Amino acid sequence: MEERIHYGACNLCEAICGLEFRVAGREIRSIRGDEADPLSRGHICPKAVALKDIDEDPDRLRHPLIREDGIFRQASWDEALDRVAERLVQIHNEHGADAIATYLGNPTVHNYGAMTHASHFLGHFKTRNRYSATSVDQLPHQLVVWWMYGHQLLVPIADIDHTNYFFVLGANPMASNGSLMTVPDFRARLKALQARGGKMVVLDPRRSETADVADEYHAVRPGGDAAFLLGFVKTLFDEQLTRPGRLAAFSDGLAELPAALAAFDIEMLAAQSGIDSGSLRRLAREFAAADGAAMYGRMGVSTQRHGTLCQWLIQLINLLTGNLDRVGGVLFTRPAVDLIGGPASKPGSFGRWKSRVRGLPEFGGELPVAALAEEVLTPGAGQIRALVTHAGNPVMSTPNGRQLDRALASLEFMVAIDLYLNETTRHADVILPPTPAVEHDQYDLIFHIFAVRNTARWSAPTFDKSENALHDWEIFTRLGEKVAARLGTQPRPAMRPEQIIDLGLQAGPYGAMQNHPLKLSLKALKAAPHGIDLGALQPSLPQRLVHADQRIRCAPAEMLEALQRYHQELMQPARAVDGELRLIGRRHLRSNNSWMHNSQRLTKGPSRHQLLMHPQDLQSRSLADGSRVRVRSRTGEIVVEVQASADMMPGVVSLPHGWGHDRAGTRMEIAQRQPGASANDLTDELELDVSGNAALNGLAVQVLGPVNH
Ligand SMILES: Nc1nc2c(c(=O)[nH]1)N[C@H]1C(S)=C(S)[C@@H](COP(=O)(O)OP(=O)(O)OC[C@H]3O[C@@H](n4cnc5c(=O)[nH]c(N)nc54)[C@H](O)[C@@H]3O)O[C@H]1N2
Ligand SMILES: Nc1nc2c(c(=O)[nH]1)N[C@H]1C(S)=C(S)[C@@H](COP(=O)(O)OP(=O)(O)OC[C@H]3O[C@@H](n4cnc5c(=O)[nH]c(N)nc54)[C@H](O)[C@@H]3O)O[C@H]1N2
Ligand code: SF4
Ligand SMILES: [Mo]
Repeated sequence: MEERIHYGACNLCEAICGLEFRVAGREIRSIRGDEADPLSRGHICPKAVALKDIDEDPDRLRHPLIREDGIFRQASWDEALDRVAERLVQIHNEHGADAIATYLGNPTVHNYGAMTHASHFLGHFKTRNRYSATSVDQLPHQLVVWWMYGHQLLVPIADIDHTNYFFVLGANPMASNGSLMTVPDFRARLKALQARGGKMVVLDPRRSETADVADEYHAVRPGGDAAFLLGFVKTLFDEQLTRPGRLAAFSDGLAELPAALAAFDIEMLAAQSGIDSGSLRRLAREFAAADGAAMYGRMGVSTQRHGTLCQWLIQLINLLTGNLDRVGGVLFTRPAVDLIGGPASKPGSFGRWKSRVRGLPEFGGELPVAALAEEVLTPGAGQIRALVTHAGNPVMSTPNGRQLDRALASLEFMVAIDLYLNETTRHADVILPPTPAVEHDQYDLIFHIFAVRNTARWSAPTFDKSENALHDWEIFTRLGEKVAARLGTQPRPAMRPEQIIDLGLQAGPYGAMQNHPLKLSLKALKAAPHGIDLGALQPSLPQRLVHADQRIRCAPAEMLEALQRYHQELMQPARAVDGELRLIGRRHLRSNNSWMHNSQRLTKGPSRHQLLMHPQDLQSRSLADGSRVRVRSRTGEIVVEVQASADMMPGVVSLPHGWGHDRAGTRMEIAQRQPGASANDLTDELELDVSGNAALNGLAVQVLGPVNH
């Protein structure tokens, strides 16, 4: 059969690499990086090739499933969709809107049709019980930038291609390929940075793959970053190193900061962080003196007790040193479809309502997912009785996953829109499987906003969709129609996703409606399958700010209060518990959250889900490298293999999340063969940051063992 070349995009992680598929008929012959893609420039990682495995995976669901008497049977789309609409509307009418909960997982944002059409279905239910992976991930970033710049997506991006000093806390882009920083080929960009005389500094409790290629690495105590960053800011003020320059003209609250920091002592902060005060001061001086410096913090400083405080301090440091909105510092992007300045803009909100049981604050219309299980399990008005999940596996990815597992089993009704029958979707009464990535088109509505360079790319589907298959957006649309008919409301007018993108492109900053010479439209992108380069990031302040007064709010009241609480906490340190260790997470290049473990290609070879532990900690517990151990926390206990690693800070252990594929009733044969254990059977739904984000990192655990079997 004749081979053809198709240019597409990888939707697995935030790097959004351009791909060159060689296909014959309905078969993928090869997947390579697209050399002509202006952003990824030919880069891919091993996961891209696994798109073929997902496509061909016999376990991937291809028909709707309905569960009856505990057994899933195949059903027609009409039967399955009708069942969902009927049951949800019934529960809605009987128990009220809040009885229906929704959970959107990570791949939702990698699937633009799902983004544009989710509300066609979910919008009919005016529930306060909306949840997503945001609150086990980037919630602190969104909250901080909404406070400071006026919009939850207005995240300054490190200008890695021009910076001379890249300061990384709690991120491992060598494995993750970047997050809230779309940075395909991080390695090459870092090499270029180092070749021009620049430097990368990494703070992490584990000498990670990124720490390994850094110019300077410091082991920081889990959760000690807030102390380090406070010491950093204090040094900038103490040594008169603050140079906000032109930013000062439109920044409010800077003058309040020195007084807010006065009570903190640098020596004490340094001791708390685990980094000596000499290094802390020197790093602050170097950062301030660099010709273009960018500070960046990700999961390790977001999903921890002081996540929001850390993200706020990082913003302040970039601003105070004059590195916000300058080339070589951190800058806002100018995406071709602009969700920030455009008419559909959703700036953000915080605490407009609280969760019923624990009083946790709403953000951007969602509640923290750490509250989901208790909202299902606690009786009373407003109790959740039905759940809709889309592209999520919260049993594996949210704190105290076992409790959620039990909660899902108690629901009156659950529907999962998902490709697999996994640890979460096994609880569904109906599973609706959408087309795989190679059968739908793609435009990265979200990740162009976070990219280190402005580009735009629309990819046609690699293959026509299979007979009898529906795209995510079609599932949402059809469910919306059926629900509307039963509720007696109006269905939303259904435009196709690409028509929405076309309008967004034309109305966007490079569009015909703005009289831009590029006259971007869907037609223009269709004519450029590798994508279009829109140039390096450029300064855009104060115009880009979304606050009506076009000013930056540097000192949110909530953060000044958090400083006071943090000071009290430092003054009254909790007593160390004997033998207690701190658990942190880990990502591997060949894995992707919880759902790529059914690819033989990615999981073959030695397992990658061991607990890493410093040899000293093993020795003091008389544990042998490779033995099986019990790991215990307040919420649960798991058994895992332990691996000695001198890369760990003593007192800290590391375990990747997303494993634990040995539960009954799932359909993922390869994953079941090397199941591992779920880190979120240990994490604690009560350990949260002020934003409501889960503190997944820095969890107190005991390691006991060995276990013989
Ligand atoms: N291969 C692969 N790539 C992925 C993913 C994947 O699962 N696999 N997932 C994607 C997703 S959804 C996301 S959100 C991104 C995440 O992208 P990253 O944030 O870059 O990835 P992580 O590996 O979680 O990095 C967190 C780092 O923080 C460290 N850390 C833990 N606790 C602390 C602490 O208290 N302080 C400091 N300073 N560091 C700490 C950990 O040791 C780890 O090295 O990756 C994306 N890319
Ligand atoms: N302890 C600990 N926990 C963590 C993290 C951590 O670092 N440590 N990281 C957190 C982070 S950053 C994230 S983002 C979350 C992820 O948490 P989730 O989003 O809940 O889980 P995923 O593992 O990404 O599962 C994605 C699901 O989507 C399905 N899927 C994939 N593509 C599509 C599609 O196109 N359409 C549909 N309908 N379904 C699809 C897959 O089959 C899978 O079931 O985990 C979080 N949990
Ligand atoms: S880095 Fe790998 S997983 Fe991420 S988009 Fe590129 S090829 Fe896909
Ligand atoms: Mo994530």
